Amino acid sequence: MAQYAAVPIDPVQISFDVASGSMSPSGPTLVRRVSDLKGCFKDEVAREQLEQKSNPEVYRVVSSLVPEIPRELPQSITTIYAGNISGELFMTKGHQHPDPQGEIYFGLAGTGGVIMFDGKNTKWVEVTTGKIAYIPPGWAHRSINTGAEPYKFLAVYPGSAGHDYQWVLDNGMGLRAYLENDKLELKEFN
Ligand code: M6P
Ligand code: ZN
Repeated sequence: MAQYAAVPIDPVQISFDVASGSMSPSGPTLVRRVSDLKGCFKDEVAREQLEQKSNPEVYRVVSSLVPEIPRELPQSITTIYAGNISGELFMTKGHQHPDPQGEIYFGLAGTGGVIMFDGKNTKWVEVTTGKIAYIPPGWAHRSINTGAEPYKFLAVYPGSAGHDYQWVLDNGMGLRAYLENDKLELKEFN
């Protein structure tokens, strides 16, 4: 399996292939299935049933070779497949950065967006090809595929930011994203 590069890293050109959602050279790939998203969807019973039935892949994250360590600037390509559980659209687990740092998401293919939540206020930023969503420090973020095709985006973030998943389980995300009559509906989290 591909590994993160050893530091110090030389200046490097990284190619990426949008069709396959891959980059070269690349680091590790993370695959998240329905079984990895326990507690994320409103309808936990339906999530559990889908896990037992076929446990489909919800998204994958291909990392560049740049490691997640202070002062480095890692990148990754995330592909979220199209789908929903009881109408709630396929999404990432969502996380807060333990070290409050910003991040950008650059749309590569498909249609999606980011729910951001700072513990009080919540924002939805749509992401399509060629658009950037800026995630300021202190805002938890969760990506959603709102379309019928795989949604792909490039993320760039400080290597010291980290991933706090428990924060989202404890605080929620302020909003949930549903598909209703082929339309995106954002509803209160509760
Ligand atoms: C983006 C970045 C990554 C993150 C990934 C999946 O690529 O923000 O740091 O890991 O999305 O999101 P999550 O970690 O919430 O599953
Ligand atoms: Zn992040």
